[in-house]
Amino acid sequence: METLLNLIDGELRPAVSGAWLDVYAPATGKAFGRIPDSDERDVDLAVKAAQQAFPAWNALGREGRSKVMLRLAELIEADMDGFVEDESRDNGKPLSLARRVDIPRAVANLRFFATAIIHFPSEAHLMDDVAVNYTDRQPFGVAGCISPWNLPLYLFTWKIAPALASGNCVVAKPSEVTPLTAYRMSALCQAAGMPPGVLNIVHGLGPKVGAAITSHPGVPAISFTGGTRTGAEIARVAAPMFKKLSLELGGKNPVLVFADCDFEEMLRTTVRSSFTNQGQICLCGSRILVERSIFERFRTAFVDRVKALRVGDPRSPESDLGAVVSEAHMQKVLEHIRIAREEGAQVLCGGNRIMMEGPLKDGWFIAPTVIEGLGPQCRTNQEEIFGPVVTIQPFETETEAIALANATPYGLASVIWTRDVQRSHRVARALQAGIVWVNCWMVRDLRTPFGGVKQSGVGREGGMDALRFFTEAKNVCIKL
Ligand code: TXE
Repeated sequence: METLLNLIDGELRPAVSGAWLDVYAPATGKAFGRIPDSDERDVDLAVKAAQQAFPAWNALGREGRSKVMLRLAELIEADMDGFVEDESRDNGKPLSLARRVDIPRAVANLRFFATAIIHFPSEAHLMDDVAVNYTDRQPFGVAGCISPWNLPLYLFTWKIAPALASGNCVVAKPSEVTPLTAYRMSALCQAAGMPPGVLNIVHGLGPKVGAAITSHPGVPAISFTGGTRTGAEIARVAAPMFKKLSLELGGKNPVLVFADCDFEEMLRTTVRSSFTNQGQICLCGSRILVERSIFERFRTAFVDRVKALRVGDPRSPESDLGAVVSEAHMQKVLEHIRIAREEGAQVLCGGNRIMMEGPLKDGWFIAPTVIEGLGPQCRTNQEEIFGPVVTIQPFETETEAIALANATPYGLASVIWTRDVQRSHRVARALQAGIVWVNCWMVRDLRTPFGGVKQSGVGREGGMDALRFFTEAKNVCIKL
């Protein structure tokens, strides 16, 4: 059993309670390590350490902080194999995906914000001969960052990097389901030259550690990614305390396929947008809406491709999909498939747990699942499943496609497939979503605003939006 520790005030230490929680490998279903079962006492120590470290970290200036963060990025990159192995083991995702996406992106997040802060401008507003205003953006002290299990280090660094670059110190909580790479990173902080207390990582359960960060009066801002229900709970606690909140929540993303699209390119990408990371990405398309005239052709071709996907050992380069993240999550996804059947769905492929052999016999694998025959209002097309499950629905007109796309409480991402440029603009404007991809998916420029509308969240991450979130704007008006 590996023992993971909290990082508080530059020291790796167990929880004050002395209690532990097991960490499981999804591919084997077996516990391989333990994390501190921390509580509000550990969070309080972390907040005090962060408050103490703040003046010096801020005084280091943009360039000084940038150097430390760039060194940390370099150290992660130098240990790429170790991070990739850990991410795959902890989350169940294919090793190849962690190597191609998760860890390189974590490194890119650190580099992006370490350099973005150097170019972060302040605005000035001149009032003819009367006065000049300038905007002074200062860090507020301690930022709380709470991240989920689907893209563990990728989303963890996406939050802590802009917080640190802006001059704040951080109290962060990785998901208790996937704590391994955040721990691996914490062991590199000292070598990167990160002063004690600047980055604190407290492991443990959401309702204990996450709730303690959310309600701590010394943490004036919370950046959270996770489920919509948890986001609502965080908002309930944080709003009356007037905390700044950035909430990146769930999705039920539509993929709109028009008959004039590049069919091959659409098909290839739609398989990816449906099942990458076992469908456990908030940006995955889970409702595929297809123009009636190509519906039959799409269904046959899509189901053929999905059947050919290989689900297996995350360590094998042959595997397209690995295991889903936890037993509880597997049960949740299987329950949704059961509900779909109850609602009258035809399951065109998948629909079941896959039992492996040998060391993986207790692993949490689900066959990629395609569902047809359900209307827009049923639970299957309304609730976030967050697994390898998609539905397909036909539409007749552009207007109907837009209405179907917008017919959920969510509004995170969406995809449009068409070769008609005017239609792509028209439909993109009409979609209730924070992110629209046209003829592509998951193409990410870290400068762009990232986030959702409706129940998909509040606020935008990415680029200057993130740096603005992690600072307070003060207008200074000087009479000329
Ligand atoms: O996420 P949680 P869960 C969706 C997906 C999934 C559902 C539930 O549909 O099935 O959410 O997943 C911490 N105060 N997404 O329950 O609980 C928790 O410890 C403060 C979408 O695993 O939201 C973890 O660190 N924090 C999604 C983080 O919140 C609390 C990614 C996220 O976990 C807390 C993941 C509390 N009271 C799930 N309770 C996306 N948008 O990408 C828990 N946490």
